[in-house]
Amino acid sequence: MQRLVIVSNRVPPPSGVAAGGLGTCILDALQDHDAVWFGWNGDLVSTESEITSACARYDRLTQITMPLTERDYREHYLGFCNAALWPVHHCRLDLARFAPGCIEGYRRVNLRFAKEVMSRLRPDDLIWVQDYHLIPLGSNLRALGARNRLGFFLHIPFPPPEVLLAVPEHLWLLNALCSYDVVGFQTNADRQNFFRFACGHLDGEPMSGNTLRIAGRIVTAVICPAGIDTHSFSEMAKSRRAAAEIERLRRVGEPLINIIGVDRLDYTKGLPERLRSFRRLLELYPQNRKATTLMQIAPPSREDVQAYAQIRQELEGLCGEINGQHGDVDWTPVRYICRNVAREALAALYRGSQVGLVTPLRDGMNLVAKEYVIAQDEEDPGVLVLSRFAGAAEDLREALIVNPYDLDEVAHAIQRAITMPREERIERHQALAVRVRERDAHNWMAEFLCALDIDRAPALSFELA
Ligand code: ADQ
Repeated sequence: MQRLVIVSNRVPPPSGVAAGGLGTCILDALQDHDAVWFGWNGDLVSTESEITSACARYDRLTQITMPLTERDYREHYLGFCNAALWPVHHCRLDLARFAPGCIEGYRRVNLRFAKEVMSRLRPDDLIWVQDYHLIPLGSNLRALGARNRLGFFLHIPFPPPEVLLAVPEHLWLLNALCSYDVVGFQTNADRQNFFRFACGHLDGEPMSGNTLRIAGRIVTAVICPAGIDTHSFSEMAKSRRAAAEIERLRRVGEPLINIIGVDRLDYTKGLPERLRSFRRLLELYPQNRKATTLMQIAPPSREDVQAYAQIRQELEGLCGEINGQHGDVDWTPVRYICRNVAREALAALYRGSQVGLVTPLRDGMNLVAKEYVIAQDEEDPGVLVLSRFAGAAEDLREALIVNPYDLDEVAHAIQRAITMPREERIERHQALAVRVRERDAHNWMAEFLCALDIDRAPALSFELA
């Protein structure tokens, strides 16, 4: 039987809390699939000779994982992936660091992953590589002799070419991207940027529809917005446990209005701007004092990268400032929770909140926006306030769309959400829920695999839909 082989930098355990969109999205999509998933297990060893892969089976999923060396972690993961590619793709050239030697670490880890995949590959496996950590993996597999169909999905934005040119090895990197048969993007804007780069800097030639000819090869570029498993998430939000949790929160002094934000602690998520907008809300609409609370859940991530340690400090300083300036003995304006929360509890918190505040400065998609919509009570839904710079805004047009840099605009939008009549909330929520369900995790995978597995496209789409 044809297998689906997924390769990602990090492989999360199939149960437990994965505070990251890639893990959430793949685990949700894989629920009814036979698949093999390769990647890093999160452990570090001192030398390459200590690296051995391990295989674990969970029902229909097999995970093959291996550690990284401490040097790989420094050069590949922190150095090139998270201090260079991540900021560039999110248009933060001011934070990008191209430290010497890091790209070698990136090449080394990609080649090692490719050899591991190659050693276990079957001729008809479909290979689907995930995200910016592993762009050269496909060309490594080709060089090692793989003839399989090769797909790649970029979970983060594809920046305008003018920005990408700042990466010292951009031509090598983008040529490697074009060695996949199918490349998937979250939004139309991302695909357009890719086409602009490929045609402007790699001599790519647009063919019909989604395809390009580059260096004698054909690359198909598809748009497949990432999604969540809407059924299981809505069941969690509606469960008795969730209702009991919401009730418990109300008893321990929940204010009348709860605004919720849930994000990995990352400078792309616009957290300081969000807190400042909330402060503006309290200044512009003082009736919210003692009546409204912002609950911000932000588990730390990538703390070994300097910019992440700085953003945490800034955020914690702002929380203290706002609570000190506006809070009272019987009211804490900002509740800041800096750790992971179980998915069931998250679903309950979304449902118990009247406003979902999702205001990244730039984001590939943003699954929190989709989770918030699906967790709502259809008879009395909350309102989603969504940044125009989240990929999700391309589809979720019935949210209150805002510019996260404009603090007053966000404050007015929150006030509009708080005071929105119930009929309007229901109308907007119904339209949003339809879109989130249409673009769920299963469709994300089905659409990509249809494009990848050209020979079997109709059968596969039927089986996966
Ligand atoms: P992220 O930026 O990691 O991933 P995002 O879309 O924001 O992803 O999703 C985060 C996920 O982590 C959500 O499922 C959320 O519920 C969960 N999460 C966040 N904080 C949590 C906490 N404290 N406890 C438990 N869970 C928590 C990348 C891109 C995104 C893209 C995704 C998927 O940057 O733009 O949407 O991949 O493609």
